[in-house]
Amino acid sequence: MTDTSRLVYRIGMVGPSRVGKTSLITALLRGGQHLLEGTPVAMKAIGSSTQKRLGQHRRDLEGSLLAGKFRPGALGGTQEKFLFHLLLDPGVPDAGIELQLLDYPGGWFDPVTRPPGADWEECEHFLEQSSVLIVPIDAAVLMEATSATHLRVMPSILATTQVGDVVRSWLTERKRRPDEPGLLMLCPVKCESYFDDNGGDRDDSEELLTWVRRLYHDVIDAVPGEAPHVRTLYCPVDTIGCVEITGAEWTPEPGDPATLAFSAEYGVRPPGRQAIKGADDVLMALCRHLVGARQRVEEAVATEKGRTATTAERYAERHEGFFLDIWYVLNGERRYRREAAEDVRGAAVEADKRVTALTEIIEDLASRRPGGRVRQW
Ligand SMILES: Nc1nc2c(ncn2[C@@H]2O[C@H](COP(=O)(O)OP(=O)(O)OP(=O)(O)O)[C@@H](O)[C@H]2O)c(=O)[nH]1
Ligand SMILES: [Mg+2]
Repeated sequence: MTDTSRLVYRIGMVGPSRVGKTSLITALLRGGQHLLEGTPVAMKAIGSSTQKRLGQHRRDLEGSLLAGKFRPGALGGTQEKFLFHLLLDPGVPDAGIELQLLDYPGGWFDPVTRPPGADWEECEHFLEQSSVLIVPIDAAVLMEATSATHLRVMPSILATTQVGDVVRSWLTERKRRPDEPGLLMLCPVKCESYFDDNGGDRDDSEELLTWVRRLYHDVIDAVPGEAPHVRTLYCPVDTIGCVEITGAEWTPEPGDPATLAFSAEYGVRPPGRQAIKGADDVLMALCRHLVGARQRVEEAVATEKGRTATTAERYAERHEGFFLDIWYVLNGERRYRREAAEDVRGAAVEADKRVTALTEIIEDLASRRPGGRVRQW
């Protein structure tokens, strides 16, 4: 929790350099804004540094799209650890749900490329504490491999061993908290050319799914044994949408010819306007996770109440961490404190309505059918 009564929801991104972590975070904000259009709830970036970063990312992307040709390597990578703060905002001060997403330079992810002094331990701690992990996967690396040499280097380009290590530590932490729901999302990105539902004309989606299963089977299979209460979802996202892969290169790394670097080139599909696809599925899954968490806490509180009313009261008063806080927030326990204290009755009623609207919208998003790309494992 922050010093306000706002609920903080931590989401960890897991992936190596250039895989698409920052783009996915940006797409989640824009996708959220789109999803909430016409509702009393808004999705906002909180604080000037988050706003600046998102603005810069958007300008860089728009520049590339205007140029009509697009090389993912051309956009600058993340240089330092950064915590994005996004807010599901019902318009009431100190209310709402804050999504904190940790971004870091992908080079930190691999111990071999991690620079001295990188604050990786703190990133690891954040990842372990997150109740949701998102693993962006570069779909082009999986789908453009055409030779045995390409297949051989695929795991090292995607850092699947390190991804596995991080997910396993996270699962161990989830195992210690069997009452807290956990959500693991495998999100292929850069997949505009392999689906025919967003301007593309071929459907290679089954092949992409097969590749993801093949490369990440360790991670997928570890979940039921380690932490059966964790849900694993497959949610492909086009963070750009209006591009089409035109070429892929596998070039030997200068110091180590046995290692290949992958790069792809994309042409821009007219009219060259970003068309995010799949971010809504990620957000709906987050909402389902929140609602599921609330239901569990409500059940726990009800059981306690059944035993003894006094214990139940004590249980409800205690700060039990994130998931009990969800119960408070989504039941309106923390609402309009400020207004109530000031005894401004009209404002309090208005605030009450808005916070209720947030709960209703989260429930509505949670109940929507996932898009055709999504799979649950
Ligand atoms: N075609 C396409 N390109 C994408 C997509 N998502 C990301 N990219 C491009 O891939 C490149 C790398 O994306 P980033 O989001 O910067 O990757 P990152 O994981 O944050 O990289 P580091 O900050 O270096 O760790 C950028 O040029 C993005 O524009 C996508 O869905 N489609
Ligand atoms: Mg980045």
